[in-house]
Amino acid sequence: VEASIPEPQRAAWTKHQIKPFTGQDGFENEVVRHVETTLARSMFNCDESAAYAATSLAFRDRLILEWNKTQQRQTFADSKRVYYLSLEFLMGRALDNAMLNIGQKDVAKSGLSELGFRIEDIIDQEHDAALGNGGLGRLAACFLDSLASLNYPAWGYGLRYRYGIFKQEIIDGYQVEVPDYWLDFNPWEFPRHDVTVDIQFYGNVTKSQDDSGKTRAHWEGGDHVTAIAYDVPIPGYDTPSTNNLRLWSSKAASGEFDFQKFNSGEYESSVADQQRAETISAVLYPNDNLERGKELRLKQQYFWVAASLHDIVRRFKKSKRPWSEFPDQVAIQLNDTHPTLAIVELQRIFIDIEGLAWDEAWNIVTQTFGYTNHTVLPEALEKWSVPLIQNLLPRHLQIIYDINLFFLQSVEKEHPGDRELLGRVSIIEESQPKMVRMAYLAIVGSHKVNGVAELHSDLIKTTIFKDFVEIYGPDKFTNVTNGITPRRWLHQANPRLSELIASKTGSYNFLKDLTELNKIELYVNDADFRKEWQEIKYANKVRLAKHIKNSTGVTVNPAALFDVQVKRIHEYKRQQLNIFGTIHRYLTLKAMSPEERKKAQPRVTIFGGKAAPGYWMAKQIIHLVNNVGAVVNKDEEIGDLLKVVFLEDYNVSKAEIITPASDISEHISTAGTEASGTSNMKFVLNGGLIVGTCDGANIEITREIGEDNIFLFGNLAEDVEDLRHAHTYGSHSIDPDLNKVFKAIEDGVFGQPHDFLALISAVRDHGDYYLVSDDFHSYIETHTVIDEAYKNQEQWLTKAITAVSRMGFFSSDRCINEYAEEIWNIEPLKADKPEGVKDGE
Ligand code: GP0
Repeated sequence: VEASIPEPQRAAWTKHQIKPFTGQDGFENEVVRHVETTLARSMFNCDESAAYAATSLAFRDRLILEWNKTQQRQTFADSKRVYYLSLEFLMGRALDNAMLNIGQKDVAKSGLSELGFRIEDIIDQEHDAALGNGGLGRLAACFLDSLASLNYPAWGYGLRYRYGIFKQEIIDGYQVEVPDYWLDFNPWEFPRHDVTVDIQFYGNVTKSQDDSGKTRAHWEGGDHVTAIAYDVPIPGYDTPSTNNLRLWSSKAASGEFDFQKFNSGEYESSVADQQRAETISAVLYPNDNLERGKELRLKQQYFWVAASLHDIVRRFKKSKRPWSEFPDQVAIQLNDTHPTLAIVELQRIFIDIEGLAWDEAWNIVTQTFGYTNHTVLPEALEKWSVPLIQNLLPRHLQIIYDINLFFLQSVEKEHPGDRELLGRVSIIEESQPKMVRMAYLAIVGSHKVNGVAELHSDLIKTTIFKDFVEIYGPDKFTNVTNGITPRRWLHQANPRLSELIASKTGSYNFLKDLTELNKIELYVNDADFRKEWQEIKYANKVRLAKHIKNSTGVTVNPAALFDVQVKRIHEYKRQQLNIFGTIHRYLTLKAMSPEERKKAQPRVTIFGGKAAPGYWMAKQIIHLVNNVGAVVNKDEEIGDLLKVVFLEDYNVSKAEIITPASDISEHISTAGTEASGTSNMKFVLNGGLIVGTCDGANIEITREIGEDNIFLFGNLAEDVEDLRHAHTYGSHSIDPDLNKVFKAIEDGVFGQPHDFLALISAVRDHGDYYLVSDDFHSYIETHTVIDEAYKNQEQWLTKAITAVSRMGFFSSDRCINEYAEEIWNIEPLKADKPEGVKDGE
């Protein structure tokens, strides 16, 4: 408030208000200005990277003007905001998205062309913002796009990692990890050196009596580091609303730079302190669906959560409202358990700093938070050791114990004498060492808990959180099926399909209300429409074929059936099932007579995805895929009938090339293990069909698009437990076709068998936890069905068009509206369109 300009001087400000550029001329002006001043270059020294930089800066300037207005509007309206806390935001590239959301891509295209550049090359200059591992981080990015597009007052809070997810190189068939240093030049962030928060670690707790005789805890001593805010503007589609993603970066606390040491010549060690502080936000942990209790990870979590909460509380305090109104102004969503310490930190702020009574504070806290669960896999459920928390966050451990005490007392009251129940639901696990169960803490501290697809939300209620349903009743638990943003995943990734759909639905309004896709079902028999559809798919496949050629050297035939599995490499996602099935296909083709081969359906099997650096089995899978490719791709007898490729460094911008080019994509997790999956939605939205198990959102996709338009196979979630039991205690016989595959591997057909024995024995000797053998027959049979179906191109096309027309439900807009209504209780705050912008532009 002190920094605002006094009333009499504001007229001057208004007079000089900056206006966003308009038209091609205005755009070119800005590009040249940025090249010549911001970048200090000229037309004699402007390569594509400089043109990218200047174009981005031109758009960034526009975004920040709207960002300012949006923030002022929200503050003025005093509306409730939602804060989405996520350790991962897998944003991908920003320029193309900004141009499309603002509706200025055509202007930029002709402008750049006049200045001597092709827009595609300029877009291609951008380094992905890869601050995430996979589905969870990309979901957060889709949510930000929907929140802005729907005009919700919303902020994302995350960490500004210096190194995002590693870059994957494939060398001799093996994954090699290379650091992803992405901040060299990042025009999309605004450092806010004035927005800082002091963050404390370690130290100890003392108690004192205040004037009214109440005991107050004081957390004293320890280390301090400073959190600095970096803001990333998030443009909405076809709306001026521009939200904020605030990412925190760590540096040594300013008082901490030890001048004592410095002056006494210990320059090096004082710089080392500086660097130690900076390591907190240095690197994204590259694990997906796996938690390993490393102290630095816990530091990251607290650093980020504490900075975000102090920011939120500071903003609330400006409103001068009573604390009881905090939940009317603030909703905080916890993306998985990673930010669960926020619950404890807010309670601490209320009772230790603001002086509220425990019950009053706790009541506010629990009304504020919602918790989203993303997995039932036991290895992914976070637990932190009590001694670790005790040392790093001594006051928080006390508060956790108090939360647990009051919780268990209330359980005891309702279920007297049930000691076993108390042990099962306790936030503290009585192990050696004791552990804090973060999911339980998140449930107890939130007013709603949601899963991310129907099956998954049912599973959490009947398995991992069963006791909590008993305690709180079923209403605390709900489902919000995941969604994807159609702006990036249709309009941006597949512009020609988007244009074709717009030509039939009458406008691009389907990008704002995806259920309008159902209008294209009317054209399913329209010959011109069908022809154009097919041409677009073919062109997308040609584009991917070029990418495959450039990155792997393998030539593939775009007329073959493209079968794609791209996602993190994980045993539960079962890339091993896919590669075993691919080997089976190869062996079958080899055994055929030339006559039979003529009738076979040509295929390209495409894999992509990163393995966590410490996940040895996942790395073996990558190696096997590459070795199979090396053998199959040079087999002249097989030729175009089968090609097998592994695309290195799968990321968001590559997904934008791969997704529109699939005929079939694979979503084949062991039933009950994949919480939702979101790439399944992306592939179908782009006119690819899917082969999948009855898992995650596959089930709801089937319900929406119809059973005839999807290829389902395999055992059901409800049978998994019995099958696993039978593997361990009954006789476990391996599918005979799978045994043939194993034999070929063991015979050395794909190189040294030694390397792959672990993949085989996981199935044959170690209980086949992921049911690869149980599902194998059904899997290869289904692929035979797929081959036959693909030969009938007309029928295939009908399936694809029908499926797309029924995908409206899977927009992240639908999903965000459900969160807003059922969990956050927030309303959109619409802005007037700027002058001269018509609806639908
Ligand atoms: C879930 F627990 N997911 C986790 C995790 O650590 N990382 C992660 O990406 C994913 C699920 O596996 C999912 O099924 C889901 O759709 C996604 O979270 C978003 O809810 C993968 O697509």
